[in-house]
Amino acid sequence: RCDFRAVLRKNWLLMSTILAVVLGIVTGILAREFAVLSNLDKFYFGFPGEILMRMLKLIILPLIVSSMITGVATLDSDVSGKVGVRAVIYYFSTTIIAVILGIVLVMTIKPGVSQKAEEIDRSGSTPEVTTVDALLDLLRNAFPENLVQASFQQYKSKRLGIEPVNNASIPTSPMVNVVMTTQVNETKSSDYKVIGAYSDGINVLGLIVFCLVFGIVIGQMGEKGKILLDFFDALNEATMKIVQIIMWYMPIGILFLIAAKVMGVDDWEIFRRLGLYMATVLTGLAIHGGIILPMIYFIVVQKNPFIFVGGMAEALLTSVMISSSSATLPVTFRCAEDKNKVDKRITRFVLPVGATINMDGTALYEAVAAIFIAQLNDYPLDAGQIVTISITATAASIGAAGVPQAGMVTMVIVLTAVGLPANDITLIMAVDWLLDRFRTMVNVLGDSFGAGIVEKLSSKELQQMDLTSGIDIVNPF
Ligand code: DAS
Repeated sequence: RCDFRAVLRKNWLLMSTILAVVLGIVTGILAREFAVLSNLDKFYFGFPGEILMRMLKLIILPLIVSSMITGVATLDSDVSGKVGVRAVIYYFSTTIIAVILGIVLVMTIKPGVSQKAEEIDRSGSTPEVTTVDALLDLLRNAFPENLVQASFQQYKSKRLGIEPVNNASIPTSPMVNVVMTTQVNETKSSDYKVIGAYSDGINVLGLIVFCLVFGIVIGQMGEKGKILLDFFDALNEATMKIVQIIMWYMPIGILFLIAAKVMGVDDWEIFRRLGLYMATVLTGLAIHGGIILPMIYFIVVQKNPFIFVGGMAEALLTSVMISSSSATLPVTFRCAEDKNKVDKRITRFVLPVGATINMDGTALYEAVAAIFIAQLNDYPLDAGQIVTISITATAASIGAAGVPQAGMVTMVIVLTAVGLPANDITLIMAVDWLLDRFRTMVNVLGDSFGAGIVEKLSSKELQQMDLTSGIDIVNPF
């Protein structure tokens, strides 16, 4: 007896830890049983998660309007220089390449498709839509009839040939994005019933097109447009502050969303798909950051890209640690200028603007995630929607700030654009903390290569300036 007490006294920390863990497990099991028994599971556990989803959806409208308009307008004032134009061409081309790579990978690996789906009899379940029809529908969506239609598009429609609910103000078409809830019937057979539901959301594409045009126009207005620019800049600032609040609440919401999801999940197969999804994103990031970007750098700059990457190592490591490309900027500057000797007159423009609007990693990730969710819901995407996803993923990556999990917030923009259930980002949120690090690293790598590439392309101007030195380097071009 006495030595038992001695043992206890000696290892009281270990014993109390073990006791706490055991108690925790027991409580967890009891809570789960209680929750499931008293049918608390989805509704109450899901409640804090649902709040998070509503906050994310709420912010879409101000986020798109302010970030797209200020993004384009700022670019426009800076783009007056040749360097600016080259940088913007580099940003868009590398981002589009990243999105296409992401789409090719996720359509090949098919991480979200469950084995069961293969047997599901899809005959006649969804009306076939021709590609032309889908692309026309995309164009129709891109040019809303009026701002109301673009901002608050509510339409209902059903698949299975049921007459679409024709909402007078908004022409519906077979391609109307339908939020489909797939319901496998009680017999758990592969019998598959599609209950077309409805999607209410924002006509994201229409809004983006409008904001791009509007941003360019006020960017060109010079002095007169300044008051508008300042207004949208302030709106962007305010929106970002709200996004910060949402991000502060996000871990809590995610915790409950996952709890509700795990409680409800009966086949753990979903986690296999989640693993495949992560592999798809990481593969895409590795290919884009490890092969495509270095290749572009090598072709343009004719130098060894991996030595350049070596010089950026500290910045890349920092971005993985803090998963924020804006916060990594000071390190990116130092690596690009001191280690890789990129001309300061180039880095001063390319790096800060790049950190805000050039996010190849985020764009690739959003395209993969959106299509993954479509696969999870066995929601057939056609050409029009794939194009919509690539456009909105690019726009969402431009709109995302260089802060942690910004890509998660703008993710809802892409899902809303194709009418996918945003609630399914629960799963994606659960692993976002990891993927965010790597996509941020690719974002920073893209900006860094951009500085080297734009410097090479601007070598003539830089030489002229060296000759007639003394020109102020604030706005050299
Ligand atoms: N973490 C963001 C960044 O800093 C990227 C993202 O969230 O997608 O670039």
